[in-house]
Amino acid sequence: MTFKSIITSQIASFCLTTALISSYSSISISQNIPQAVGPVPTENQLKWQEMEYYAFVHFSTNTYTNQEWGFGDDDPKIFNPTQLDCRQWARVCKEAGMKGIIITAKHHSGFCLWPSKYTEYSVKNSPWKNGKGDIVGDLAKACKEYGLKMGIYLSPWDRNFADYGKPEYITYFRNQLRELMTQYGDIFEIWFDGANGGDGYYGGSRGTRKIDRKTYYDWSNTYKLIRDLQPKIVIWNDGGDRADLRWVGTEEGYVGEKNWSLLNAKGDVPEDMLRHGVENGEVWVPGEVNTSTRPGWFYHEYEDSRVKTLPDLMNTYHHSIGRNGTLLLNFPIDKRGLIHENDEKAVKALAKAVKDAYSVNLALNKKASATNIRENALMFNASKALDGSKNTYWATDEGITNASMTIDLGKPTLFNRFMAQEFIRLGQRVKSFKVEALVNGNWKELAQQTTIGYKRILIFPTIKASKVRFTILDAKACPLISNIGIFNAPQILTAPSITRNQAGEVSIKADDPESLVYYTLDGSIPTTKSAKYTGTIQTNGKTTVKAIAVEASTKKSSETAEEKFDIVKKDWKIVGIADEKAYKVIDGNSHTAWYQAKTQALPADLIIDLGKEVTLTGFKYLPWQSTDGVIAKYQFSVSLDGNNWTVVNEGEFSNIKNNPLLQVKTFAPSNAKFIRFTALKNTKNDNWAGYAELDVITK
Ligand code: FUL
Repeated sequence: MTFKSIITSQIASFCLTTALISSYSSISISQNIPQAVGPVPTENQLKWQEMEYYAFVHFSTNTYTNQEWGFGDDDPKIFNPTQLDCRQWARVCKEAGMKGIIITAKHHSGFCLWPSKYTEYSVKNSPWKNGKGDIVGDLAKACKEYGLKMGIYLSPWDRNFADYGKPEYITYFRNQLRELMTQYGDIFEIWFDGANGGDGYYGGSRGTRKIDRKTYYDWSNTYKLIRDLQPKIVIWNDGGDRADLRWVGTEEGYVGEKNWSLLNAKGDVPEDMLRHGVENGEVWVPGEVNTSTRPGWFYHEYEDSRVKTLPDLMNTYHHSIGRNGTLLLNFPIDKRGLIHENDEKAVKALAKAVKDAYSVNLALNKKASATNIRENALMFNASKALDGSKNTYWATDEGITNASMTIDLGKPTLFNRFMAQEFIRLGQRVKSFKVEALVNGNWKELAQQTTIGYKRILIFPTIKASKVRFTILDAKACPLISNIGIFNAPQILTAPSITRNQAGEVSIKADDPESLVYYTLDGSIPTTKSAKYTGTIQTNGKTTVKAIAVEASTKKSSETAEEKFDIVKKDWKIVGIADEKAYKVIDGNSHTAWYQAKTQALPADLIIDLGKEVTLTGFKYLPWQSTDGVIAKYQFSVSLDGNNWTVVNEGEFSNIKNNPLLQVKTFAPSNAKFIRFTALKNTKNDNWAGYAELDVITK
């Protein structure tokens, strides 16, 4: 990287300071400070990495059109938040433990959240604050008030601008950059999305514009402009020249377990490299994990019930921050201009779970020994990894790339998480390592992994041990370990999920694999004295299952989960549809779905033979959790012979478009051996009918 020489000299002076600070006055200072190995982070990259967790906010005209990508032709007048409050965003982010907020100042539609001098397509032509508002400015103030940093997302692709694709757009793009980089104080990160070129409004011409992502934006000069105006910034770029940060190749919220903060200086970066970095890469380009609290980046009311659960968010945390990445978690700002209460609740639950898991480091200031200590100097001994300081580290002698340190916890101690951090100022070095615990006099392996980097968290079943051995198996050069953490994370006790398959077998699953599960089938509230779940439970008729998840050591229990099942579907047959996959509709698994063939125009029938005559009083329909094939108008009919049908219920699933939840409809008791569910119309007015589950209610 071009900054390398500057950085090497910074490191030299830094290391000397570190050596002085960490040495004991009576002990001589080691003369042999480790040299950097491979590329090293810039000061800006280091500061960014230490932020660990920060927010994205997606907000634009899309929020009002239910779109993910605006075409560039939506009227700015539709942008009219009624309660827009950037201080609420900042408060939620601060309370969630985040360190900054990156705002979509301009998304692909070209609509600007600040009153740019260079376009009319912005908040200045919206009714919000009578066109006198500036959301980027409001957020800058709110961030300052809450001690957060602010970042900018400026889409390189602009579907509104007439000259997109021509050199004129680059001038416009840079003018906008200049505004954003000079009017709002320090910007910690700028985000250049990789989606580039394609169809759009383009000032009314409504064509397709193709650009060469590598050359069109003249990134090197664009970067220069940014760095001149914002010397402390880091640049994220998924499309052009190597920037300071890289995408991890997915928006699902994880980076590879093996994660080098390095890339090749030139050439394409295929998915595998994005996910894992490049062990011998020539430039320091660490990974940032970007994902949303919901399926979409922008707000859609129908996703209010699809905010990620605590176990999902905790996984995301471990698969980003716990894997040498940072976590950029998106809030789709809602139509009011606020972070929705469901999202707020979710991130606060995550913050609490992270605090519960990681605030007590059982290894802090404990005794430690190592098989090798650089020059036997106190300043490099194993305790430097347990002193809670990011500036000191355990180091081995030059060329020693296989060494262990043993942490003495003092007494048999329960734990289930191990955290390690490398002193990355001098490069990322560790290629593989393992963790063992001393149990009854024998070393038991808990985990073996590859890279560490800035931070690595390992999760394993709770164990009781008095000593922990951390072994570097291989490294590029002598390892430098700045921090070790050992934690006993409490179980995440969310109510377990209860499902029943077509054969009537009930499965109960707790979110933490270590939780015990207790259940009842008689409607009573389960306690630790109820039946313990050990495997599927066969049921044969109407059943109410209630269950709790319990942490054995503390006896803490989750809330009670409850599922009411009607008659068993064992003998049900789908009539007249050859596709075996149609049975997904009655498999009891809401995570599987079946769609009528697209050639099957609506109205479309789904006929089921119930195997015997029953008295029905209603039915349930769960659509697949997407916007496709969601049935909005229906008819429900019954028959005793499969030929003569009586319509017993018909109508609409109100609000199913905005909230595609389980729909329950009841009707007067009607005898049936066959049922026919007819999709009359879907929410998109096209010819698709989809089903996650269909069930009946009997008398
Ligand atoms: C993607 C964009 O196309 C999405 O709309 C969103 O902004 C996401 C963060 O990046 O590539």
